[in-house]
Amino acid sequence: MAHVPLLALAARLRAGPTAFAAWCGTKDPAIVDGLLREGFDCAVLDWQHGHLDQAAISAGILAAEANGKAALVRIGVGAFAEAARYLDWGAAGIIAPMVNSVEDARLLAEFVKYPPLGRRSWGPVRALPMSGQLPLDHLRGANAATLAIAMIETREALDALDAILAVEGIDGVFVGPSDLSITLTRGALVDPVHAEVDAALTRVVAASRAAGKLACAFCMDGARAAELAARGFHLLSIGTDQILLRAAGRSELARARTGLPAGGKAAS
Ligand code: 3PY
Ligand code: MG
Repeated sequence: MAHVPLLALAARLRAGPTAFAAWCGTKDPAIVDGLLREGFDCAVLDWQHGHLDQAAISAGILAAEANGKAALVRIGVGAFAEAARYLDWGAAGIIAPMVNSVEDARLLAEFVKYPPLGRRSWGPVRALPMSGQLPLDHLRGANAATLAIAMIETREALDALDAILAVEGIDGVFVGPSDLSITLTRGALVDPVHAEVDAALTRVVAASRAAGKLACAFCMDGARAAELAARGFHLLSIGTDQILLRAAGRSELARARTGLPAGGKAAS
């Protein structure tokens, strides 16, 4: 059967090796396209903190598909009812921020999964044609192929980790290390590589694997992603489009400026 990105991502993540995601919050789908062409395995379209509007999410999903890759969408806090809309447009899964309790996790699963697991409403306007399937085949495979991923980014979420992972229909968890550092230090720091965050990451990967679910995390850069890949995570994002752009700009500008004479003024 032909490669169908929308249907292939979940199995690819479960089978390994670690996949790396391009995290995109800029409105132009050319950013998704440009990053995926560099070899990222999938895209995350960030509604929560990005500049994306609905049209940009729709276009971003198409840009990923044009590269033979799938897109996941991070929804807003508590915006579970939005989730199925992005799945209908062809997203391969939903990342929900600030899932702090079993109740939150159940709501997420309910909106992402069709009955009997959940109560997603039928209307895969683009997902069905993208899948190339007949409606009944699509319905039968959708719950396994579309991912419900709960973000663990508070102390409460860590306390409820095992119970969240046990919720039927939750496919995995995704650590948000910045928010987690803020809550673990009671607002004193924002430090995504803080020792307590690191200890939490160790716990999350072990608990997820024990539950047979996906362990995922946000990384600020490639070096951190390499470290967490070696520790057994299934999916890691590397920076964001804006972080990558700024880092490249900063580094190239510094290289250019080191060619200037002392005082920073170019010779005329
Ligand atoms: C966090 O680190 O809190 C995130 O949500 C990553 O985007
Ligand atoms: Mg966060």
